[in-house]
Amino acid sequence: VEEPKYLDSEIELKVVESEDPEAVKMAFTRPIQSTSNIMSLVEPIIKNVRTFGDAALLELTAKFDKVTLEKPVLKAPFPKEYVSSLSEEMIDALDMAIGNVERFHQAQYEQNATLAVETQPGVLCERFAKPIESVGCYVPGGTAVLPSTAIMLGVPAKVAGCKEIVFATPPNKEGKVPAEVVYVAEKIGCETIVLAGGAQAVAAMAYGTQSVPKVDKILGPGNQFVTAAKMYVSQDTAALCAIDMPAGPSEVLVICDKKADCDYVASDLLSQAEHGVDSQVVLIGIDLDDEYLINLQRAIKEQTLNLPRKEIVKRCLYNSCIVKCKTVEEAFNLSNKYAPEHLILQIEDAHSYVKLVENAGSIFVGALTPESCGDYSSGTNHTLPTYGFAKQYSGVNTSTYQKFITCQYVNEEGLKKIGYSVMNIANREGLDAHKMAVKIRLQKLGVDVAKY
Ligand code: HSO
Ligand code: ZN
Repeated sequence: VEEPKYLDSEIELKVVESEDPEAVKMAFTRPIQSTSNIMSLVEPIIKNVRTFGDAALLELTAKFDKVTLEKPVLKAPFPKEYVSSLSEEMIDALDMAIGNVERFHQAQYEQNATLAVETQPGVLCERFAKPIESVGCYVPGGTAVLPSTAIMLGVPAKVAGCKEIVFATPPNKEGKVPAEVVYVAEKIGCETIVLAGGAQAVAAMAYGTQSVPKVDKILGPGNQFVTAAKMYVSQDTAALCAIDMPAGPSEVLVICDKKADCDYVASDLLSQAEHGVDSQVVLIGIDLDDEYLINLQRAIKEQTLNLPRKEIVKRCLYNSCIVKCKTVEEAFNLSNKYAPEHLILQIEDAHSYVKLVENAGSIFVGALTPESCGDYSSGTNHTLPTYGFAKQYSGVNTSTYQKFITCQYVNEEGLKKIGYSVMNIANREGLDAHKMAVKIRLQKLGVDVAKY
């Protein structure tokens, strides 16, 4: 198939009307993920790492990342050169982001604190959180290095109290990882950085190798190989390893009205489009006139032409759309159907409409809240459900690193109160031993239980 050409002169978003259901359906169709043969490519890689451990990891890193390493991991204390290469300005920037993410996730930690409810007199039910002991954070490499993902995955793990935090990220051709990732690792107490990417990194963390600790849960975004590998290990009882959520390409949906600044709207669309050629950007415009659309298209074009990643952006825009609609309510209905990973509201009085959102990973409210703030430094997490999974999944948060244990205490008063309910339901289920566990106790307490 010949690649369509993405000409600078033809940078323009397709415009469709909300009254045209077929066009809207097309606009909301995510780029197809070809998963069929991915599993067959990923399975042998996983089995190789599971069987041969470090040796397989080194071999696969040589093959895929084109670098021959001596060891497949960096262990703490990490070489000093990494952090000393960072400018003070960069350290300040990272500290601002880390501090804010920590504050927001610490507040979540406190909200997840122990619950205690007396459901009946003498029947006390409790729930408390415990950290998942060991977690693996996958920090993607690929066309961009993403140290911010190390923050978004690592900081909540530290806040939750995970004992072992492992990072994995593909090394460059010199066998190095970004200094910023090492800085974050040091800050949050991660002691192992796996120098590998793809399915091999996921397998190493899921099963463990001579130098990689086995983890209980793997988190983080990645390409189709990483996603397929996460799905594979999460279904293998031999790995006993959970994952955060299914992942797809990143996406944004912007809702704007004609008072929105075209430059802001364009910049929000483009900051998502530059992630990858399969990213998706959608604009829902409320009651926009032709003049607004002309100005907006011009802003999109001008800004795109100045971006270093314009080739990626152009290809992404080619698959993206503006949907015109009449009312705010209509815009939110459409957005809720699409269930975007990121939802940006550039409408008058934006905050008063937040309650209309049913499905979205994270919301960016008002003209001065670009997605970039949440991607890096505001404090919310940027690991969010994509591909419409915002309908049933939450983004990574503190509870992603916790499990909740329930607990109950029943005393004499309580057992007398609920015992008949237990015995009757047990009878209905034909589970006599269940019934007897209560009946024997009530008998010894002098209750007449002959009829059970
Ligand atoms: N928008 C991305 C996160 C990211 N942006 C990382 C920049 N770096 C997915 O939510
Ligand atoms: Zn981003």
